[in-house]
Amino acid sequence: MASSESLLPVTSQHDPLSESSSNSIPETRRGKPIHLVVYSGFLLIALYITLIVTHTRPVRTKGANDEKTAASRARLAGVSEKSNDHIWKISDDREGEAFAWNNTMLSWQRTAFHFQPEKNWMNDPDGPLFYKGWYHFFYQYNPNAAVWGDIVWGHAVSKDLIHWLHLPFAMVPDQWYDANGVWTGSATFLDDGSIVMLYTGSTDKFVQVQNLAYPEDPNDPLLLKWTKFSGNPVLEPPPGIGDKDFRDPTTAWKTSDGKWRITIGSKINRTGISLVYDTVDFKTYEKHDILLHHVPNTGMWECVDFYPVSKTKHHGLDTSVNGPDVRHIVKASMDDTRIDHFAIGTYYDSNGTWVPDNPSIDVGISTGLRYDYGKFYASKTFYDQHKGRRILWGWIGESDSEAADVQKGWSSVQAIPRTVVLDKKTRKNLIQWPVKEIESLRLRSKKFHKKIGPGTVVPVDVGPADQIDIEADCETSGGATLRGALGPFGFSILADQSLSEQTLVYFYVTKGKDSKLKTFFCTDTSKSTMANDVVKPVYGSFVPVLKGEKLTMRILVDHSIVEGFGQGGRTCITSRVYPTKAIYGATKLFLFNNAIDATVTASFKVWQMNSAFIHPYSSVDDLVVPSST
Ligand code: DQQ
Repeated sequence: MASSESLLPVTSQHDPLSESSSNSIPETRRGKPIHLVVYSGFLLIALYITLIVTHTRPVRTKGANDEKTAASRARLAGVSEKSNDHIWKISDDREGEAFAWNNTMLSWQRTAFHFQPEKNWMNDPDGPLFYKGWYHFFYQYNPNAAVWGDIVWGHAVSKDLIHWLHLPFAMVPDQWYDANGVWTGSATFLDDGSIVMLYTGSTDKFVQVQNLAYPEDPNDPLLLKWTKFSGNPVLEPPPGIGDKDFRDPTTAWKTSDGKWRITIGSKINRTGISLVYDTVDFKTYEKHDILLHHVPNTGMWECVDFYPVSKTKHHGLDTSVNGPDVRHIVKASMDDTRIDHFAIGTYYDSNGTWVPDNPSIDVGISTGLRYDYGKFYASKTFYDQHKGRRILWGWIGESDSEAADVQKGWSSVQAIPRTVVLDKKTRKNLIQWPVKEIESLRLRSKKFHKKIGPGTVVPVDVGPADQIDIEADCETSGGATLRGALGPFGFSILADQSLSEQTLVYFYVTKGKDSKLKTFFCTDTSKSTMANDVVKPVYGSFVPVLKGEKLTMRILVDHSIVEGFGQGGRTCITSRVYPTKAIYGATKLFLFNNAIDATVTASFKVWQMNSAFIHPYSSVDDLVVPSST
């Protein structure tokens, strides 16, 4: 088992509840006073960051791709994409040579129930929507290679957000205003139920402009054909904004005077900004002099998202909903750090501005809130009017080398779509949870109730453990240890029998300078593979645990992706892992408790997961809409 020191989190966040009396571990679990100093945890976090940064050096790849290619290709176009090259963590002394992946290992990495195209590169989700009985998913796609470039809009449809049918590309670069890529965009439903799509085009001169498109045939539930507006582009970079700093229009929302409003990410020097435009017809626009929001020193804001969440109700809200019962979320994807940050605040319809509740955890601030403390970027929500919920899509890139992506022939998956609501208990964070439909893939299950003593690791007999869903709640006997007040304890997943490869998803409870206990939810990928050409971070963040709550976690394991949800989705961590031995029938599941003197009682259920049906349409018959819709 990994030493507890290696289980400390590297990513953390400000405790948004620190002023709250309901913060931290329930009284019942405080039990005996905790004597031992655990500030060392925070020191070790800093040390860990230092280690990861200092123990890095470039890998000499043997594959066809010069690793500098990706960065320069995207930089030329004015975006960045795969950002692993400068942060390789070399775990052995092979003089920086990339690991010799074979096809058996690489084939195993392909996921079974996450959305991915058949081959090649995918990035951002685009324009998700529900129309005439079908969920539509568009995405950034390179039809020619497993690396970013030549971007078109891939398109797939689903009845349930789980099983997908790949359709022909929705839009390709066939005009001067999108000759270098049909980039990210969003859908808006107009009052009559028709759809408009706004997207960024990278022009023949690499200028970022906004374009309008709409379905050619509104009666077609599959929305197979898209017409680009003859007057495109509808927006060009305004004075003061760089040609390559103007992208990713949001879904539009209604103003109180009946206009439509959108926001577009940009930057001025190092200040990340979100520009605001009003329109009535989506063809001509009026720019606001003031911004929706801006935060100094955060760099370019990509894929801004703006939406309301209810303070009291559990369902999602359409983007135009406003009022006293509503808080507004601003999310921006930080081009510099590849992190999706959001904040909760108040939107002012009169001038189109938004103000965060707590400026110290503003959008893009390193101590601020993230959708996910692992790998999760360029996300986008949409309002699912069919089921009255807001759903979040997020692009999960690879943590391996570009050479390995080229060898396996594909790169990136999408996270399982998540419902997103305001946490009604804290009102200071969001709750994300995999859509209910994913449970339709659950096959046979086993229930466990295990009491495990300190320093123990026990096998969990579920058979092959590379396609599973785990739901667990844990209690501990308490106790103070050098390694932390409670834990770390949790699951060792994608492990081989000897635990030479394992990924740890766990809770860790520490005592801060203020003597308050703080719970972290973490994923440690540092031992996830013997391969050296993989980024293997320890991810972790504070998770609010309120009085009377048990510690709970959910983990979706699907080959090379692991999605963890702490405390019902208050803190989420997605990671990509690439074992070399713990694959196919050799993948095992273990439960561990690495505390010195606390016993953990865990009740959990593990389901084997079926594969989703995700395949390309093969003939027009595949595209015939069932009569029930
Ligand atoms: N990806 C798109 C851009 C966006 C970036 C290009 C974010 O529109 O800013 O593929 O990943």
